[in-house]
Amino acid sequence: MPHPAAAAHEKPVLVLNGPNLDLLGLREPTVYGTDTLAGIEKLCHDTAAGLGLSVDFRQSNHEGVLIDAVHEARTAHRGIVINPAGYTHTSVALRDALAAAELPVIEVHLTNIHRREPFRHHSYVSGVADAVLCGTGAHGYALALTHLDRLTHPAHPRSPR
Ligand code: DHK
Repeated sequence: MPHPAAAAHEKPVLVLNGPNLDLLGLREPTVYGTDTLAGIEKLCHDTAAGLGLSVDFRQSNHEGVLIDAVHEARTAHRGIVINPAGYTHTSVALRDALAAAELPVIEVHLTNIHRREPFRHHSYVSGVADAVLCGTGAHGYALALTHLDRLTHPAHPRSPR
């Protein structure tokens, strides 16, 4: 029987992207930059490969689809990196799904949401995330994967929620 940590290590990390992130590169480039979602996906796969991990990279514009993916992650994934995009500021349901997942969760935003409009300052997700990265652009995804690897490594137990 494989060691539990080894079994967890074989599961991919779910990298979940919320609404409008499919338009990255075209969408308000002065705010979100010129990186495309395809470029961020490649960055995630490359970063994961360097850590000995794999990534299941997804994007949806639909809240229920994102919630279903989080439910799936309960058993199928090692942890979750999520950019909830606009749902960050609106979705109690997505927050509840993440809390129920009982997995490490890293919240990522390309922009520094605290330097933007006041309605972006509150995140429903942050209260159930192990860590939050914002304002680091696409690099935040690489940082999130690196931190998720640390959190799920036996020598680095995850921080208390
Ligand atoms: C992306 C969005 O689409 C916005 O709704 C959030 C986030 C910020 C980002 O910075 O990645 O407010």
